[in-house]
Amino acid sequence: MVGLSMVSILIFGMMGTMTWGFFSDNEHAANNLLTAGTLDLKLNDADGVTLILNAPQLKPNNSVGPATIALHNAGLAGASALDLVCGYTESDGAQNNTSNVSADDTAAVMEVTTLTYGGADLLGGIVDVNANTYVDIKDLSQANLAGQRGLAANESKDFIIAVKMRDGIDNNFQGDGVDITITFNLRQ
Ligand SMILES: [Ca+2]
Ligand SMILES: [Ca+2]
Ligand SMILES: [Ca+2]
Repeated sequence: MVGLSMVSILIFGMMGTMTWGFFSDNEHAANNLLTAGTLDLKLNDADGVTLILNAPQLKPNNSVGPATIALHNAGLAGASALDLVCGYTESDGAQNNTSNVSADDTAAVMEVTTLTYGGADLLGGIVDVNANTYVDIKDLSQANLAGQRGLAANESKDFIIAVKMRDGIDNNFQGDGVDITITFNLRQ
């Protein structure tokens, strides 16, 4: 059985209150392909947990996080590997007479400044696909993060992420945001 949990990080643009939220999505039955054993991955040791970290405003050169998510194998069987997948969708606020920047371009100014799992750095292994000299959310969405170290039964490891909006971006980014989803999938 496969334990699947999901974290969503909401990042809005440079105006108003920014919400940095996590919420887990419990096991997705469609992915439960095996019938023996249980790999019941949980986030922060609870099902359906919602952790909201509020940052006053996300402006250029401002950061959110580092935020720590405890990944816990609540099942009886060990998991040999953990797969991570990151995606995002556009999530805009009021544009305030600025142009609407695409989700891809918005994700590209969200620099990932911390990314670790179980104390190991993941950031160094992510390719700067869009060649803008830093690792951003768009790069993260294209990275292959499958095959991370697994979790023994009842073992927990921390996943830590921090994101910074790049300095020097133009005013058109005002009101533009992305809803980032990170999916954690334990494999036997
Ligand atoms: Ca937009
Ligand atoms: Ca990049
Ligand atoms: Ca805008």
